[in-house]
Amino acid sequence: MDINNILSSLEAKHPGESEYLQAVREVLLSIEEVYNEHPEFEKNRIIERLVEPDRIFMFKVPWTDDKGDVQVNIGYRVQFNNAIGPYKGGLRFHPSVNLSIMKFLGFEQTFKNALTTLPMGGAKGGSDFNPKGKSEKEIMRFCQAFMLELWRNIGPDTDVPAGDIGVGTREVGYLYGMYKKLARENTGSFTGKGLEYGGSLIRPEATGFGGLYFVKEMLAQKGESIEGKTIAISGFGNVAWGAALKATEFGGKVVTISGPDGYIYDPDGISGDKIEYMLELRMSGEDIVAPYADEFPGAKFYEGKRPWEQKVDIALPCATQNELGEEDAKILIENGVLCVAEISNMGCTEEAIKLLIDNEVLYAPGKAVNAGGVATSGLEMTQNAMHIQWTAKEVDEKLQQIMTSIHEQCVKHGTQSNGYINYVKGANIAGFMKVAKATLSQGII
Ligand code: 2IT
Repeated sequence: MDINNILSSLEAKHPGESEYLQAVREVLLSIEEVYNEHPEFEKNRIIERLVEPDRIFMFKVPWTDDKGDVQVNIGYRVQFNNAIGPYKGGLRFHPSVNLSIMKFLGFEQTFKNALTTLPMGGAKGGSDFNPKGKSEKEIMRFCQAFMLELWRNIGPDTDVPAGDIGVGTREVGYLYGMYKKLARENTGSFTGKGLEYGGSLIRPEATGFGGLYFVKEMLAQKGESIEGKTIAISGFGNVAWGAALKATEFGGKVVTISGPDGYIYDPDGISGDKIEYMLELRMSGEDIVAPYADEFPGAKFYEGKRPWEQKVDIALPCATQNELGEEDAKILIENGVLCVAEISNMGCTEEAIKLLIDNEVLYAPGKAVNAGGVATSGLEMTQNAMHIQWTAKEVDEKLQQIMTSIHEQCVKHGTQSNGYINYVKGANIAGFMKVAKATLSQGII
């Protein structure tokens, strides 16, 4: 495989799609060796076939705001790959959403879903709609307008969307409600649904919980545990919430959360009511964390800064892509960080990852660490197909088994001769091999 050739041809075909090219580059660099050991891959152009999405839907979403003015947004659904199961992945509503971000997320999702051990292909979608400051009715009308276009392209065995940034249980309710009305079926073509209409217990917590189960395994490799460790979390949404809950339960002390306005440092630890307060902040729809410092004296708000400047044992990016850069990694390393685990998708920049790995910090990428979210979506699909509901304990046990299995796959494929585990390599090779073999078996389609 000539990586440079493949990348430069992709760059020429998709100029300016920086996040997508970044995600592809990371995977290609880490699978090169294994790929070259399998001449049948090269012969069948497996890489060329896996880096391009199967298809992309891009559509106009016109809707009416509360003032009666017409608004127009762009909607996307990237059906990336269905070699191992129906397309599966979340919808993101955020003003930064563009084709490059949708494609990077769909690409990552394909390998992440392969790692979960469940039969799910990869997809992603969303819109540049900005939920900030929108009324409940505006959110509903937008979701309905979005689904009016998308519904023909999804279905329980075709493509099963879920939430991502800006899309939580409320939005899934409006989206799924409209889907059902149009498709006239109730078979669960969505995950992250409310508990009353086919949702799964533990799904809201799953991304954060799964992330901490993974971190627990990472630390255990070094004879360490989460107990007594200080932890920096970024973000203050659903993922940060689940991560803070489980980190606290494991005896860790979460000292930061963050938003687009800056970050909160709370040396007393963000636990109990403070974790619930995060959700209140989120529900306010203002997208700011500053009010936390007024609510809880002892906490300090740092405007326009990132939490990685605080000295901590464990850093958990839980917000968005490229939210931890080279400078941040440098400070974390200087401060003796033990573990950096991405619970957000592609949370670290390429330069930050290189620095962390060169310094042999325990580092793991989002497609392994945050796979518990989509894995539990897979468990929601199973429950819907069986028309039953598992208990929280049943779902949580399955989630733990899946995270342990993902960790084992990373160790198997990522352990270097000096004993250091390169989780990027491990996750990419394990995910890639599964999708590549499935693709090979099914012919040129
Ligand atoms: O990035 C992700 O894995 C998600 N947003 C969850 C996707 C899903 O289908 O549950």
